[in-house]
Amino acid sequence: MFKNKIMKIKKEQLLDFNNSGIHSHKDNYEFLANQLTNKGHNVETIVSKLAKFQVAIPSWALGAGGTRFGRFSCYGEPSTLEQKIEDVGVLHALTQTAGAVSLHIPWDVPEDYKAIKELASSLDIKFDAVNSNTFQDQKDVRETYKYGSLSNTSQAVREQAIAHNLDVINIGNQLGSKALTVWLADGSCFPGQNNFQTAFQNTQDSLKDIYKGVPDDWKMLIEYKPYEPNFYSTVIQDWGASLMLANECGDKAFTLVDLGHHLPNSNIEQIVSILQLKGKLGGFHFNDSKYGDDDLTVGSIKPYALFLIFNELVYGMENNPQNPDLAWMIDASHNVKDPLEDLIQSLEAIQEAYAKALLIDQAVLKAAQENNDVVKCQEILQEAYRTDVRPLLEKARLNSGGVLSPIHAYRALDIRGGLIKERGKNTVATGL
Ligand code: LRH
Ligand code: MN
Repeated sequence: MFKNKIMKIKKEQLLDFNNSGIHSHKDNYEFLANQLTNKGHNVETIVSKLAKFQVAIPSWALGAGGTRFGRFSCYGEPSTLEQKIEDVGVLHALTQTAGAVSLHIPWDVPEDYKAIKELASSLDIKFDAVNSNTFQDQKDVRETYKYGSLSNTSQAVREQAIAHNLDVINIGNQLGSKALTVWLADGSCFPGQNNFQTAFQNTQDSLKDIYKGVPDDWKMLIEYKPYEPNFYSTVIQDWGASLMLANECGDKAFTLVDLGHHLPNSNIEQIVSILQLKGKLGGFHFNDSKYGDDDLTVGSIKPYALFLIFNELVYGMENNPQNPDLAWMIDASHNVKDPLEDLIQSLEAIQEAYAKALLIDQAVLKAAQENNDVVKCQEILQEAYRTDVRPLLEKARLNSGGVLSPIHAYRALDIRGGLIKERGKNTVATGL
């Protein structure tokens, strides 16, 4: 059993907290529910879909992030996997929408599998996709990944990277995870440095070897990214490359869309739509960005773009049975915000975009599109987007035992203060 006392938020603390806001919530909810019911919406169905919508928290984003220019701790950071699960437990207790964690290996290798699974289930946390890491050299490895991993010109390096991914599957299997996420930093910084075809073919063959180790009820999620840490070419640079690799591997391989992994002004909702049509959209890394892979709070920069993506997702979930259930995950990094407050805001923005997209009558929109009624199409989208759906999110949280306003509760309960008292000011979380 774990030496540190596990911080657990007591149900009664949350109930007390809700009492202060319950009346205005009820008024706002009834007003909105009547409006939506009069427009033909089934409000209970929307609220239950929101309550079922669980997003996995990245284990590597529970401490302060940082850049090459500096890292500013937020104190009370989780320095063990147990404390990371504990922090995800805090997020889930408040929001009731963070019922899963996505681990990154080797940053989060469990020491005691039985104990960590018991802790997670006691907090109602499941293990979502496990992430391999062949973008850093671990201290005891023979071969370096300086010039790539699965694409490397050296067979020894490729075999080491393949073996690591098979280890990650084994770790995930013991935790009950059902997906492996592969993101490669592989690429080049200068013209002429790589033979693009050799690098791509090596990656293809290496992924096929890893794919042989993917259990039948698992998915292999191939994450693409246009640049960083390589700044001239990246082997798996865009959705096309990821889709080609997934198709070559087989039915258990899919594309993973990280919202920050697109060149400026990319039409991500169109990418999402076509991947669903092809039955090859496997999941998401939600975040937001102004310039590059900024890993900012979801919905903090381009909330309308996120809404348009969820419009395509709702259409896909209603019309593309060929596409599997999606892996919903956040992938963010916190340079100036308290990580838990940042993640609470991201969870709220995801729920809000989904709720607004559920207000779009897809059949009416499709009819307007068929009639090329361009103005009506926009009116349908923007009427949904302009609806303040927050009372629906509150209702879903209340129905699941969460709080009306997670950020207020987090501060009123001084959770960060409690974590600092328990862990001190100098603990550092593994991760980015
Ligand atoms: C790469 C990435 C990938 C992770 C890493 C932590 O930018 O999005 O998903 O492995 O961040
Ligand atoms: Mn990512």
